[in-house]
Amino acid sequence: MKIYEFRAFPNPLRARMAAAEKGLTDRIEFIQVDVPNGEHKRPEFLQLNPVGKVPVLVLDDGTAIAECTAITEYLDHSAGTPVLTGETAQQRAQIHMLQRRAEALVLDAASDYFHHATAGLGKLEPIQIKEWGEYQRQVAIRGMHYFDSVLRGRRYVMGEQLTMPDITLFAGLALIELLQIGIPETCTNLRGWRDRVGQRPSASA
Ligand SMILES: N[C@@H](CCC(=O)N[C@@H](CS)C(=O)NCC(=O)O)C(=O)O
Repeated sequence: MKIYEFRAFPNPLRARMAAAEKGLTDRIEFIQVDVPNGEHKRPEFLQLNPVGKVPVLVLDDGTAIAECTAITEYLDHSAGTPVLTGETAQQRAQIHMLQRRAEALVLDAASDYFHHATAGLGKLEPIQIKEWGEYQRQVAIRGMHYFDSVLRGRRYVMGEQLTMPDITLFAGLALIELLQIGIPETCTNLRGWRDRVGQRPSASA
């Protein structure tokens, strides 16, 4: 298997963490795509992912799988019992609900702030609406407060075990710190959780 990525960015971190949590890192060749210089918008890459985003998982038969949730599902079912995406119908539903909230309320919101209210990817940005970016920064701050309440009395988002929403949220906080938005001081559950997840080997895979 191969994963096309740009190591410094948060969505590739999600795929790498999922691979590491499943013990699959050694079975994957990681190929760097020069996103700041627009390599992800060139025809060769668009054949793998017409949306022009990283990461993309490419299987040995050439099948290309984009979108971190899909990549995580594949990896989770490729080795041992699924642990990241749940086993029962109820677990799976809750995991997908919380992962989507982590995406929409934290990671994607911070990403919109980056693309719209900062220099973002510079010349590669098709349009920038500063007001939208600033609004999304507020969404990210509210999102952090929401997850702080989810994490009250819990080790991980779903309870005792790390699952897909933890990975999405961790990548979101990594971007939030990179952009110097900051994790609110009052979000003590979230801060403790961030340190806990950060100590797992997968966080630095
Ligand atoms: N929903 C996608 C998001 C992928 C994404 O936004 N990737 C960023 C890197 S963190 C990217 O490729 N950005 C390039 C661009 O926006 O031009 C996923 O889950 O993989």
